[in-house]
Amino acid sequence: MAGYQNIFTQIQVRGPAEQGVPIDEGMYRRSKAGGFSHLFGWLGNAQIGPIYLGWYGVASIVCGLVAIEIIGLNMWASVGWDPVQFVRQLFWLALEPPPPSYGLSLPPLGEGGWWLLAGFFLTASILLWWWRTYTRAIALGMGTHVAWAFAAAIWLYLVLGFIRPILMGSWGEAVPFGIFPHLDWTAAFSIRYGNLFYNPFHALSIVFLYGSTLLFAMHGATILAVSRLGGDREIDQIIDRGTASERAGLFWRWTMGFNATMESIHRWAWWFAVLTPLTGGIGILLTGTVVDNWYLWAVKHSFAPVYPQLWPEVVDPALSAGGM
Ligand code: 07D
Ligand code: 07D
Repeated sequence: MAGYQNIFTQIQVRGPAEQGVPIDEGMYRRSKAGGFSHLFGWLGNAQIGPIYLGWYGVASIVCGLVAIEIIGLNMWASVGWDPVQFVRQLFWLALEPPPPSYGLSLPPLGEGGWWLLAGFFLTASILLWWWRTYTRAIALGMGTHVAWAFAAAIWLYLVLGFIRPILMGSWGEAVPFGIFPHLDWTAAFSIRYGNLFYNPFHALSIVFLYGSTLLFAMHGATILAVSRLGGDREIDQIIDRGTASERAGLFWRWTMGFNATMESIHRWAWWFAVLTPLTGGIGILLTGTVVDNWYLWAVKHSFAPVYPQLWPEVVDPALSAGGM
């Protein structure tokens, strides 16, 4: 049974290309299936296409390319258009938002204007892609669960780069574009607001993030463990009685006294994943708008202990001279 211990799909069933359910004739025509790939078959379904890009898909890709172009050219300009330095320093390069002195006004291109433009196109690209996930699901008579899960991620993204900066009255509050610069921003944000570990919504977000990995591992392992009995044929397992998912369920009742069902496991997975950025976005939205220092907030609400008075009392640095 060594074949069932592999990370790749071992048996590729290959029939005629599946064109999908019939769709409205009035709709944008979909492409023909583009054939099969053995490599893709190792990872998922071997069939390529039919792909449906539509006008929203094309517009999304165009906006995304414009955003990447603006970011990339600004980064390249920042190393004096030296191609070697651009590649060498790529992970450290940034396109920064405007300095706080501009507030929410339109800055010159070189002082954050390009950042605003890139943000506009990236956001347009993401929202247009979201619309695709919504309308394509409707067209297939599906639920819109994928679109709403994506919307949860977009919520955190918009809080970080749009909603919170507006509430704070400055684009300078937003995240820079760049691999390491966005990590520097994350670290600085935590320190500036008194350590994000004391933000209960950050804690909740971590619960759901870690919970998602645990659930994913449990679900993946359970189904792989009964795939030798056909447990991976999900629809059959829901409709027919057999030995695969019954055995998997019994395994969990033996070990935990309780088991998920073929349906409920996916509800758990969906909610854990969605609640990660949903709670996270609430935590970021409250930071600096409602709560200025999470450590002091936590002490006040008996969430964190008061440290022994070995040093002078902790005060919110924002309230000290020069803090703002
Ligand atoms: C595996 C699906 C594929 C997605 C990938 C990411 C880009 C960026 C860069 C144009 C799981 C594609 C990357 C399109 C291209 C430019 C300049 C998803 C998978 C492969 N982060 N973050 C990363 C983004 C924030 C944080 C990596 C995006 C917040 C930490 C990647 C956003 C904070 C760490 C990346 C965003 C934060 C990372 C890998 C948007 C708090 C890491 C991501 C739009 C949430 C890790 C060097 C990944 C790393 C990492 C992208 C926002 C914190 C570059 C697009 C501001 C602590 N982030 N991030 O695999 O290695 O996601 O960084 O909001 O340690 Mg980040
Ligand atoms: C970023 C949603 C937006 C993404 C979208 C995707 C593209 C790509 C690509 C075609 C991820 C758009 C996609 C453009 C197209 C291709 C290829 C989701 C995003 C729309 N933290 N922390 C979190 C932990 C600390 C800080 C969440 C752990 C420190 C800040 C998560 C630790 C400090 C923020 C989490 C830790 C700090 C967070 C993110 C441990 C730094 C946030 C959840 C063990 C010194 C964010 C409330 C997520 C948040 C966030 C985990 C530590 C700062 C649970 C495990 C104390 C500023 N942290 N963190 O899903 O929501 O992100 O906070 O130390 O903003 Mg944290």
